[in-house]
Amino acid sequence: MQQLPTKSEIDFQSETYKDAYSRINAIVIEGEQEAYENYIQLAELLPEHKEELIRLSKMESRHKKGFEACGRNLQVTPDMQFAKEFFSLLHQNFQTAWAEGKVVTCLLIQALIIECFAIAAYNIYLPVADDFARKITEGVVKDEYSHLNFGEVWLKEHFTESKAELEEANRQNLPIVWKMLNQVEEDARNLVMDKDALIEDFMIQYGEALSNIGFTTRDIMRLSAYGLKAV
Ligand code: PL3
Ligand code: FE2
Ligand code: FE2
Repeated sequence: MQQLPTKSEIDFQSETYKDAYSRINAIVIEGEQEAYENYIQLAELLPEHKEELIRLSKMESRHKKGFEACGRNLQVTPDMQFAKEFFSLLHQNFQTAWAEGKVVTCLLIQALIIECFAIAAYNIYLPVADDFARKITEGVVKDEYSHLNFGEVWLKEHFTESKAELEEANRQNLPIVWKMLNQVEEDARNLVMDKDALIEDFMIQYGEALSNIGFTTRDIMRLSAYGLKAV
């Protein structure tokens, strides 16, 4: 097994670390910004949950501010152009679904896929984060579980009529997550985050979410296999 440096050996000020951080930090800032916008847009599709969704969107904007502070603390300038491109496919799919009023697809993209991606990333980052970023990330990850829960509860209550759209949205969007993970692999490694651990944590969160919504183990295996297909 490959020996990863322990946290006390990580040089948070090395050029390699800071260069990788300029992209990963930007991805997280952009992800939080898009989540903020997505929950506001979701509130328009689900007026009966408007207050709750606006509350979630405000949490996302706090997360964004927290991660901006993490970058400043390491004297890193986030590469926001890179991050916008990183999210562009999921962004486009969310916007298209929203314009068509497809709330199930919007919830799958934001509340399941993006939140599971964030939870996996933050869980794997926590043990190797600098002390400042660790404190911020600990607070954030707790919130993300509550965002995932919102999606699970709504989709569980509407499972029968949502099932076909969920399958289609999963087939379209899960391969994109794989592409994103491959794009971030090298930078993540420079922050001492392991890609296999990211994939494992993501699949556990996502599989559990699908199970809570009402999918069978057999369904979950089939849905997960779409992740392995190329975009
Ligand atoms: C929704 O609340 C937040 C969306 C953020 C998505 C983040 C995805 C991060 C993938 C990059 C992996 C490295 C994470 C490092 C953590 C600072
Ligand atoms: Fe967030
Ligand atoms: Fe979130």
